[in-house]
Order: sequence, then structure tokens, then C-alpha cells
Amino acid sequence: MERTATSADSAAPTFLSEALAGLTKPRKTLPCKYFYDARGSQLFEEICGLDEYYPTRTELGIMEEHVDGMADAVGPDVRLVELGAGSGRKTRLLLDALDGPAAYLPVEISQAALDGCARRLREAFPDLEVLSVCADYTRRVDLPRPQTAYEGTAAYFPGSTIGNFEPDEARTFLNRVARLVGEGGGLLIGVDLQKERDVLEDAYNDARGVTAAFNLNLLERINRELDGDFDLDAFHHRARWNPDEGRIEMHLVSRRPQQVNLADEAIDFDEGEYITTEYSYKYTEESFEALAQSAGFEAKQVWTDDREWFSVWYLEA
Ligand code: AVI
Repeated sequence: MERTATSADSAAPTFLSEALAGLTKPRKTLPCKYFYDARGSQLFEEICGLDEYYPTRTELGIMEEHVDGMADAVGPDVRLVELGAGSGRKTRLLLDALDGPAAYLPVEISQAALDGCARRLREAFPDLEVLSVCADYTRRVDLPRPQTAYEGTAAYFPGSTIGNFEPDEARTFLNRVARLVGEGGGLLIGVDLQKERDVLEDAYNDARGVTAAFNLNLLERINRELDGDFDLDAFHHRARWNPDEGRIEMHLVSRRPQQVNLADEAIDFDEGEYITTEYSYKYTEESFEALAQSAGFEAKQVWTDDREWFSVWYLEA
């Protein structure tokens, strides 16, 4: 069974308004959420399979080893809300281990990704009630009530996407999730951990240049969709670990002085000036627990791999 609910927000900023706002700041930025058009999503899939990009396979390994404990923590008969359209191995593992959640509700802004997710999960779990919610999960989301009776709500947010929020945004987001699942509700969340600089920087500077293509695709997307005139050869990808902030910083660096036109705006770049396109925060167990607590969650359990490179948490609201 499959139904779709839409939670539209007419006040939402547009790609153009956000791109212009970011590119006209003294320190230029572009929001990382715009990486994920069809090409960007395909490149991200490729990144997840790279030797250097350890988070995906490390999180999967933790899930494979501990999914039964995670299912016990989440509990039976829940309404399981996945933030982002998950249809991959991690989601299936969890749904299998939950052994009959009341319903599965993927929340995703892209209708195409949502449809693909619902179709694949319906094939894999024909008896599961799948309720697709087309919405931006960083904003307020109204969840539909499943037809099947359920006991409480649990959210699932794998992939360490929480690392792409700045700490204040992460707190606001987690607090929103706490209110979404309600008192006693849960959140199972994947969080990447701090580790040696080389491991971190290699993960974002792969030898085949897939992450560079992923980063530069943002400029291609602006050219394609917003009629910008970025010269892609005039920018290069850079990713650096900032130990003071505990984050990887991705930049697009201008190779020369140049002017770029977007809508009615002429945007000047000096040689070496850069656009920050993404932060990927890495936490310690202590710093993540404190963040979760400040957002209204209690950390109930954490699972990690042998090297303690990645963590999966069960938080209760
Ligand atoms: C989606 N997110 C958790 C990825 C990360 O590692 O921050 C996005 C990414 N950017 C470059 N490589 C992967």
C-alpha cells in the first residue's frame, strides 16, 4: 500500500535567491543542499563506494553487527519516519530487524527520489504500509496517520547528514525532530567521528576526482538552471580539515581574477578567493551527546566500529 502526502511551503527560499545571497556575501558561500540534482545524486552514490570514503561502509558495518540491538531500542509497532528517502541497504536492514513496524514514512523533498524509494520498499516489504511525505525535513513537517495502529514514533537519520548542519542549525533541527517524534519517541542517527587528518582529508579528496566533480557540479547546476556563466575550468575543488572547528571544509577556489554573471548581479572573484560549499562536522562522543541533550534528547545507546570512526546513536525525546 502506498500513499503520498505533500507538505508544501510557499515561503521557502529558491535556488536563485539562496545562490545570490551566498555569492554576494563578503565570504562567498553556496548551500550544500543544492548538490543533489540528478547528476549530483549520482556522483554522491559514486562517492559512497569510493575506497577513501569510509563513512558509508563503516556505518553499514555497524548496522550489520548491531541491528538487532537497534531494533530492540526502537521497539515494536512504531511509526518509522526516515528523514531523506532511504531505500538502500541500511533501511532494509533496519526494517527487517524491526520485524513489522506499523508503517514506514520516508520524508523527502524530491518527488522522484521519494517515488523510487517507495517502489523499491514496496517490492521488498509487500505488507508494509508505506506513507511517502514530500517535504523539506529541515522545516516543519506534518506527518500523516497510518491506517495501521502504532505505538509511538521513531525517526531514522543515517549517513551523518547531521554533520552538514552548523552546530546551531543541528540543535534546531534535532529539537524539531524531538518534537516530531514526541515525548518517549526516538531517533536512530548516524554520526561521523573525529579522527586523523589524513583519513578525513583523503575521504574528501579522492584520487579519482569524484568529490571534485561533485563539488563543481554545483556551478554547472547554476549555469544550467539559473543561466549563470561560471567557467568551470576557472575553479578548483579543495577540502581541508579544520581542527579548531572540528569540520571538513569544501571550497571552490578561483584560479584567477574573474567576473561571473548571475541574474542581474556581476560577482567578482580575486585569484585564490573561494566559495565555501559544504561543512562536514565530525563529532566526539562527548560533543555529540552534549548536542543531543541541548536539543531535548537523552542518549540511550551508542554503537561504534572497532576503530571508532563512526557512531550510530539511539536518542530518546
Ligand atoms: C551527505 N554528507 C553526509 C556527505 C558528507 O560526508 O558530508 C556529503 C559529502 N560531501 C563530500 N563527500 C560527501
